Amino acid sequence: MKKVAVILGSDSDLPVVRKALVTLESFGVPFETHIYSAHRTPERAAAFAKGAREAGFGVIIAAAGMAAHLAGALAANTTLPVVGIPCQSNTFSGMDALLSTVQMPSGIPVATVAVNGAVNAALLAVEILAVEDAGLAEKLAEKRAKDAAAVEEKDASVDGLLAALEQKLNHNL
Ligand code: RP5
Repeated sequence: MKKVAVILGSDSDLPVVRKALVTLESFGVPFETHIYSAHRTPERAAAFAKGAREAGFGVIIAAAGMAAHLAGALAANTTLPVVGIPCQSNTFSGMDALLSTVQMPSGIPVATVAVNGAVNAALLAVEILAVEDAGLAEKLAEKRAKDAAAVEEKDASVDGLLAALEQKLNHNL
């Protein structure tokens, strides 16, 4: 199976990216994690992207905040699919990173997920690998069914949940 590269712009992105790593692990997908910055270590980031296909990677996930150029800078140096995670910083609620990641010029695509959308980034990477992997596709279908069952269970108990909430709110009055 091809590997997923998970690249962070800084160690400060780890709390967000951790969810992507946990998700990849749950599918048994092999991955490598690195910290390369589009601004602080641009040569290392470019060199990694240039060699990624040869190194056995099938997808690159890139997470960065603020002026988040990492996903685009990696995408500029590879034709592997790149999934961008805009990370929220203390300013602009993540809008800075979202626009920096998503607004790519024609020719260099970055598949951008929601601000801090690490789980979806990992799922998208798994879906890309599953195009050529029936076992992985089966695992994805199982997860969808499990998630749907969890919602149906909540639907079945929504009256009880509401009654418990009312009781709690009344108690706090
Ligand atoms: C970005 O700047 C990183 O991806 C991080 O989200 C943000 C701040 O980085 P640090 O100053 O915390 O290293 O490049």
